[in-house]
Amino acid sequence: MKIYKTQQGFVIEHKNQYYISRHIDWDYFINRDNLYQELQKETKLLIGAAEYKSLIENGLLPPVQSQEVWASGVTYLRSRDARMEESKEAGGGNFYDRVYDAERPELFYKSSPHRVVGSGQAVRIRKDSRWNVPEPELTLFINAKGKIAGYTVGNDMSSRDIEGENPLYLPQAKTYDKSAAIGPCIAVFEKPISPETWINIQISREGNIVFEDSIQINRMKRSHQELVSYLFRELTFPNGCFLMTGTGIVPGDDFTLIEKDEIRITIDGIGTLSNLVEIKK
Ligand code: DO4
Ligand code: MG
Repeated sequence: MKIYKTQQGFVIEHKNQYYISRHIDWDYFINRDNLYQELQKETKLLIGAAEYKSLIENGLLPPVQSQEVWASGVTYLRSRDARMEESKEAGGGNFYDRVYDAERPELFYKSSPHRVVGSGQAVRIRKDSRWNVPEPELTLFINAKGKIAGYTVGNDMSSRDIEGENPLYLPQAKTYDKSAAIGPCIAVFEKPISPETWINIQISREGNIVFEDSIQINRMKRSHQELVSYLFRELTFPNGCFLMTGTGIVPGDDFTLIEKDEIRITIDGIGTLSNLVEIKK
């Protein structure tokens, strides 16, 4: 089951049928206990496929109201290796190696709700950075009670030159306006997401694919539950939060995003998060 936040209301997709919810408060709508069962009851306002398509194409919003976005780092080998390489001259190389093997995961604050963009909106690269990449990440929606209640697609936009210059610059490399993309929906499953699930990313420039890669989420070193339990140790989230689970895909060192690139990240069973790249005017 998938739920979309649109300008005209909340849309539920279930078994190729589409419904509009009677709810108007997203924080409440996504934080109900037994969300899957609650959503199944919302079958009064059936809409046709054409109306659904128009709502999604014309008024899609990020599936966020007051949720913070957090992120995990160095949860895949590829991320560890890429960061060790980029920061080796700055002497930061072995931090990443150590955190990959440590009991405590790397968790960082990625975005407040007003900085998040949804599918169809632009993500940003920093003007003061010359090396930027998207990070395609399975993203958990965790409700106020600390339960993983849904899944979405996330893009943890990152400035690799800033991060590589000094690990203490991580917040500037990771957190700025429009650096977090989430969407297109929250997928709510009866059971936890399958470990076989694939994440795919495609980056196009002037109509040509300039980078493409895929990874399965079972290549992740840590479990989702482990990340959530660390996040909730000393933090409360009255309306739940999102947690990006880290990237397993990093383009080669000769690749950087440029303005107008199109990033498409697809996760099986959830959908495609699509964003154009912009630079602040
Ligand atoms: O430690 C730096 C950030 C790591 C990250 O964002 C990732 O592995 O996805
Ligand atoms: Mg990341």
